Amino acid sequence: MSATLYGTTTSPYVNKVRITMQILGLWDACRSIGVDLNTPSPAFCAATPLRQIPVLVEADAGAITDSTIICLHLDRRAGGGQLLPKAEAARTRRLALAAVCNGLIDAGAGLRREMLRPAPYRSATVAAHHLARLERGMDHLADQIDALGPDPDLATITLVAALEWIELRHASHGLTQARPALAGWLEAVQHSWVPALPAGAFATAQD
Ligand SMILES: N[C@@H](CCC(=O)N[C@@H](CS)C(=O)NCC(=O)O)C(=O)O
Repeated sequence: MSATLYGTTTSPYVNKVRITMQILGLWDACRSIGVDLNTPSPAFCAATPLRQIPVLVEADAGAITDSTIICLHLDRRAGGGQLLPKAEAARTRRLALAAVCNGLIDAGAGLRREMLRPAPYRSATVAAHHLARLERGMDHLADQIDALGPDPDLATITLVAALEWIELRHASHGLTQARPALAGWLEAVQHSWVPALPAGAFATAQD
């Protein structure tokens, strides 16, 4: 597979894809290019009209945006069946769980966007709305910890990317620590299968 992944080391959506590539054994065949979203390169802009990361560009498949779509494409590239069950009902159930995990990233991103606005424009109501969604989502997933299970797939990889980023950007809320089931699950999978960020990932400047 000859591919280019545009991203950064901190984006949770990019980390979801990067971890997936490492788990599927596809990372070494991929070139990673760092993106500065404030001054995006012509090559990155040409690849995506949305100007969001991640973007995966392959010679035959073209440019693919959206982390979930990219992960499911990579699973098929790797032979299929590693990120989602093949049976229809089980696949749909797992996709639904993965969507809740992804919703944590969306809610966390909404909270961060609000907090980055200049103080006079910041809305406590909007921030509280995002935080409440994060808390409800995390409560739900803590209750579902046995259903989530200990193995890497679309749902669990997304949850790792979400929780690690929530701890990076929203540490002051102590959201994971407040839910011992989630904290314990994260620690266990980090010791078991979560790969380290590869040296040099996204270090290449934009082309
Ligand atoms: N649904 C997209 C969301 C991607 C996304 O929002 N990425 C952020 C970085 S973490 C981004 O590019 N933000 C810049 C912007 O939206 O202008 C996905 O899953 O890939």
